[in-house]
Amino acid sequence: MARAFLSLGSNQGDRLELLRRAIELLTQLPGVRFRDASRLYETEPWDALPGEIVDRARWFLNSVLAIETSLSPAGLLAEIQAIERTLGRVRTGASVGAARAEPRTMDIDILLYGDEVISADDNLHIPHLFLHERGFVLRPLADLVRGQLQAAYLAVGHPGDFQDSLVSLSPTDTVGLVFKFA
Ligand code: PH2
Ligand code: MG
Ligand code: MG
Repeated sequence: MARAFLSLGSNQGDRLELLRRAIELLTQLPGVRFRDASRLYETEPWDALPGEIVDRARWFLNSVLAIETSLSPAGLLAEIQAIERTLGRVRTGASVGAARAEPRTMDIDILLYGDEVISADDNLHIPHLFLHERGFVLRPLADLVRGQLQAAYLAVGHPGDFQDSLVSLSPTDTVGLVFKFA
């Protein structure tokens, strides 16, 4: 069994109901066990300029799930793409870049799958290609590891509460590369 993290996003239709259904369908898959879910975030579309899209119905609801799975990464991808189709996802055949900005009833991405590093084709990159720069993914992912992070805070005698730091972060905050060792 591998531990995997999946991101879920919807910005079309009944977003909340779609997320509920996606979680239900994912956890019913043979070979998948639900472990944990982050809180739910309403996030500004990442491909638009900040403030450009004011209609909240076009913002995303995002969440991250932790699962255990006996499916292979490719097997898991096939199953999540089937769930996306069940939930009304229509792929228009636009280029990968353009498709990213299209509204979607449901987008499910594999963020991490154990320690695996895979770069197979346009659909299967693990870790997810943009994991490091998307606040709407990092923020809910941090919810799922906050127990570990809080323990690390305590271990170094940090006076703050990790939970407070999390709450003050905006979901659209991104992480940039400041410098690189060596
Ligand atoms: N997904 C995208 C592109 N932009 N923006 C937000 N806020 N949330 C998403 O899930 C999202 C996005 C492509 O998959
Ligand atoms: Mg995506
Ligand atoms: Mg996707």
